Amino acid sequence: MSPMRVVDSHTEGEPTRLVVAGGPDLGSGPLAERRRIFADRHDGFRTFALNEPRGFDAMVGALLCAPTAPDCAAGLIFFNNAGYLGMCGHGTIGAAVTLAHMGRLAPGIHRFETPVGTVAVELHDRNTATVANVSSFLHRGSVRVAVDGLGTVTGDVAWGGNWFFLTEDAPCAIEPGNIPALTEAAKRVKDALTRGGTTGPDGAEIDHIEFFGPSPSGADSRSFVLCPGGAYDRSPCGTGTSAKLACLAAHGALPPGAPWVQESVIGTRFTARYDCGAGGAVLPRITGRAWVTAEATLLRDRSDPFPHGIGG
Ligand code: PYC
Repeated sequence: MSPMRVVDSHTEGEPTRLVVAGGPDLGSGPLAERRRIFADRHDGFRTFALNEPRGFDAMVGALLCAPTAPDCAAGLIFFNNAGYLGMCGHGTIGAAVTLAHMGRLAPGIHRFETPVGTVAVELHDRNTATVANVSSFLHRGSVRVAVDGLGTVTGDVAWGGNWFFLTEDAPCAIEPGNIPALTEAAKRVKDALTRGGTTGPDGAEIDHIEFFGPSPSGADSRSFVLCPGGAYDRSPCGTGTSAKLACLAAHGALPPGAPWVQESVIGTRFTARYDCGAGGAVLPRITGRAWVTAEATLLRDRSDPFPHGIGG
């Protein structure tokens, strides 16, 4: 494996590591096929880039790829400490701001291919971008699950580019001091969903859990999002906010075009809106800010006992 060039950023607190050179050769097929090849044959690149000691559990990776469509600026394949993501809202904002930092993207509207569809990004200035995400929808409303230690938890199953279970039944206030308790509770909810066979269509795993509660600082809502690898999202989660918009729209609780300010557990914010899509789905637009934090070359020495990162 040759040295890997990465540029790190954070979007409203949540880190993204954009792999700009030295990633795996995945061919030139559709992004979903390239993600499959990445997972099946080159997973060591993922763990090398994100696992300790080079990365950490909250970091999301984005492999910069050549797009298949000439009208797209790039392709992006997102991954984390547990595997591969469909879309990633904070990661797309981070990638757009990073590409602008590298002189590869000017303010304006650009399209990116992802394994779950093409998204558009409007880069407003060097730190602020709006993602027009993939079509998002409520799959099942008011699902009741029996959760160890929590009793019955009721929530919605929705798609926002990843699969989410969204519930107002948080076990405690959504604030930084409660992150360990929220993490433990969200893991239990996820286990209960798995045990009970609650999935997306075609058996898709519900791998993100989202608790909602009131915002102490005037946002429309505050959330805690547990990501598949056990880390919590420091940002309000772009795909999670998209799933939330789909639920709000389905419940008649937010009209098209109206702003929804979603706050993360650490108090950072995305502003979201939706347009109506086909068949009751919504087309979300998520605005947030990102900052570049590092440019680095990741190295591996022959004698390194952790060539694929710890656990890789
Ligand atoms: O912003 O969509 C998102 C996201 C997914 C996982 C972490 N962040």
